[in-house]
Amino acid sequence: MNITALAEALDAAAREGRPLPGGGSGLKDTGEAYAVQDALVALRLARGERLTGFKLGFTSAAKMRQMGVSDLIHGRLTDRMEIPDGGRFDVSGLIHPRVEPEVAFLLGGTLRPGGDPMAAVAAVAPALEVIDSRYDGFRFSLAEVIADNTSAAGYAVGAWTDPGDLGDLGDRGVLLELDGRTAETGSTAAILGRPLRALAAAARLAGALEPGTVILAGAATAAVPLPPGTHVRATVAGLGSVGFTTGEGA
Ligand code: OOG
Ligand code: MG
Repeated sequence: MNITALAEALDAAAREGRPLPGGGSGLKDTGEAYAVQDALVALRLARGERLTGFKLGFTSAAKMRQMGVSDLIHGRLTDRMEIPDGGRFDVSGLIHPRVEPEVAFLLGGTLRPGGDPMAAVAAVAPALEVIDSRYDGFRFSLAEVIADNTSAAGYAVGAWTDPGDLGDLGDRGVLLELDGRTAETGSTAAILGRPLRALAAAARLAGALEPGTVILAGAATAAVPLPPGTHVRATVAGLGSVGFTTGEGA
């Protein structure tokens, strides 16, 4: 497997909005897949993008069922992927964007494996993630979606709340709306039982995460297609909501 060649092909697919065929990448295992992801993210950083966050994927049964995989994965977020709350997001260059409701954590201290995750958290917020697999039809093996930086394409974070009196966020209603219509409903309990567990998992997978890092805990529901000209909103009970409008072109 040529790690650089696959990273370059995935990067070109994202930049040109042209998907690769899934299922035939020849990736040996997830170790090789994360090496491709590293090379892919390095291409973005070489173009001047800055790392802003860490994301988990397939932390809920809803997502695992939708995508036909059953293992936790992780990817990286950059400043290019940030969508301002209440702002606009151009989807015209994307392949087949989908959106999903999430919970975001902001680190105030370093998050280390085995440490108390809550001690490192400065704030919590409702979030939306836009995913856009660089594989045809969103069909891929586990190694392939890891190599593709876990389909990451964009993310929006709502107002941050002090986690002090929020408890473990264990069973809060989650609502995803498109143009004011309910698209998906769920609960934060879908995220590994409670989203705090995602923090422990992130620490274990990343080694250590620095203060200022945003962590997306993984979608609480299945993802839904995100067409242009759509207002999308996610609400997490007790945390408020976050939204943006998709556009075509600038
Ligand atoms: C991979 C991304 C999974 C999540 O929140 O579970 C993910 C995909 O579904 O294409 O971001
Ligand atoms: Mg996600």
